Amino acid sequence: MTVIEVVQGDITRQGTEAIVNAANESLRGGGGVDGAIHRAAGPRLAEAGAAIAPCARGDAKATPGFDLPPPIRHVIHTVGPVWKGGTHDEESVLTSCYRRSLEVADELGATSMAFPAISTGIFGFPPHLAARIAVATLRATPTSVERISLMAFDEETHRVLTEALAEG
Ligand code: AR6
Repeated sequence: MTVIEVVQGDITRQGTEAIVNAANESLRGGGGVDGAIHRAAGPRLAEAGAAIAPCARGDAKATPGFDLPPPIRHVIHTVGPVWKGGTHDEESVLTSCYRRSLEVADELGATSMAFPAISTGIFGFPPHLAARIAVATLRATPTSVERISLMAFDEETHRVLTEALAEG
């Protein structure tokens, strides 16, 4: 039985074993949540990312959490789609990000994990559509992860995630 919850706050301070990073293909860090995770994890994260890069859009790859506070032990880096009006497979790539991140968490044996709202910042994916894809994909993918936290860093993301969770 997997519990999916919406949590407001900073993903680098989550009480989960794994956190997902909305990364870019280089896995060396960037802005947004990627920057926050790299600052909190320290410089070894970029070294570990570079060693396993590139990560294709829709795929996910794991590194240790380095200096991130316990219980966080794993960072699962996934690369979301850049929104180009919805006609460039953006929805299926985002679906793949959630599915692959969950598969990697299972391979790591993580029982709890947290997701940021992948692609809805710098990459411009509409938040309400992204929230529905997140919830639908996580519900449809078999997993041993017991607790999944969907992180909302702002009010609108909190609202759309809460609505998507309440649907169906
Ligand atoms: N904790 C939780 N969520 C956060 C945090 C945080 N500390 N900081 C920001 N968010 P974005 P993307 C939210 O732009 O759209 C980077 O340069 C943010 O408010 O971080 O997938 C990468 O290297 C938004 O709701 O990711 C890529 O090049 C969500 O996280 C590119 O940006 C995602 O916003 C990825 O863009």
